[in-house]
Amino acid sequence: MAIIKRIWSREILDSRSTPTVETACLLDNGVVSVYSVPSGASTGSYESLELRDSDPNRFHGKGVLKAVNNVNQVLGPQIVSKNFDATNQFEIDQFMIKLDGTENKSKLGANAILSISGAVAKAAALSSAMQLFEYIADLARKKQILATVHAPIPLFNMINGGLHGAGNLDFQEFFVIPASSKSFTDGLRIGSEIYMSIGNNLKHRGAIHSVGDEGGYAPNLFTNADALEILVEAIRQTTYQLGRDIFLGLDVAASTFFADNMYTIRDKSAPFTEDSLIMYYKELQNNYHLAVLEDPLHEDAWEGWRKISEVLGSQVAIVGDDLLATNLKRVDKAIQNRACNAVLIKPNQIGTITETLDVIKKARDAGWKVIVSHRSGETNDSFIADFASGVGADYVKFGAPARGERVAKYNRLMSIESEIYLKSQPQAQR
Ligand code: 2PG
Ligand code: MG
Repeated sequence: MAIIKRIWSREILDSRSTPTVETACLLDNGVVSVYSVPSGASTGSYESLELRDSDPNRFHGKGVLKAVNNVNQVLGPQIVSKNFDATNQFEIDQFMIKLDGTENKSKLGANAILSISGAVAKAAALSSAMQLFEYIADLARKKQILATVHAPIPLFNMINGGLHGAGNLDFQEFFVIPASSKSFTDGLRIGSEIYMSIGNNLKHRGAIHSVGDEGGYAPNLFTNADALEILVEAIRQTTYQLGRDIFLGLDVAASTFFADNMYTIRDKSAPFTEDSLIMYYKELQNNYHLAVLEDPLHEDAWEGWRKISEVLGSQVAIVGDDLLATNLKRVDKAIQNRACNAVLIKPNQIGTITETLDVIKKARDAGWKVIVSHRSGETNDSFIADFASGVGADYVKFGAPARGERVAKYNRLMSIESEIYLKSQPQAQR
């Protein structure tokens, strides 16, 4: 037993210099945990509400003092008054959902609620003397999620376009993906080598090689296909083979360039219809060994999603991010409609660890792939790496293998991989 004695919160900065919520949780056995929530830029319309102050005199209206106050004055004291044990994750999350009482957590804020949900999970793991990923695996088991605890395959976002880049690429993220036959640690080394090669190649071309929000390069290229060519070029300079050792992928984030029923990107002079865009993706898939295609169509194009899944779903993970918003009802609808075959999981889209696990359970039962993701605005908190390992995700998406807030998570996955290996050894001394 470890009863929650105190919960308190403060405003800190994320990797974009935007305020976010950090919350601490103290148990009666002296354990203290701290967790901070991330924040998106290309947020889907169906995400829970991230409460911001809208006070123009502070941080351009982006302060989070209201959310912090909701933790310090409302959620925290109420939880403490109930004498919850920290391991009662599901009950605590349900209690907060009830206190908020809205469909999208707009009363108290999903950032306030998730900050407690994450801090409680961390405190419970610490007080049970368990590694966080093992504790998460326990929670997943309680939800009957069939999970192999491991360090998942990384999707390295090497080039940042869309809302995360310099404004000259329409597609948001260009992934390099190590083959599943590689260990995570080898995959990270390969990702890092390719990242360095891309940087050198861009320099030689005289292209801009500064980086975007997720640590990937934000070069001054002409088309989205040029960006894929840059990846191919760098892979060719290694001993790895595209389509065997390495695959490519995209987070198109198509809602961001959809208007008047058309999709406009710089690769083609005329805008795409839904059907012609699907054919274009098929062409890209043939040319570039795409293994993952996230948000290829806008977030309400249900019929289009069904079509693209029919055309490409047997070869490619068709991933719903903005489409699904880590929301059980939308995942359910997508399963009924055969709209996709993979879900992007972002705890802050929904607002509690419990609801996030419920979405994973539903997706797994439908035979979908599970990808656990960071947000473009991050802190150095590596909770999400433990979470992804504990729920047995197929992939993780934590940005480029560069910049502190991204590398904190990839490095944590290396530790997790080696911990799992050590524990599997008969002579293990731990
Ligand atoms: C995405 C995410 C994370 P953001 O679209 O998948 O890469 O971006 O956090 O800005 O929504
Ligand atoms: Mg996305």
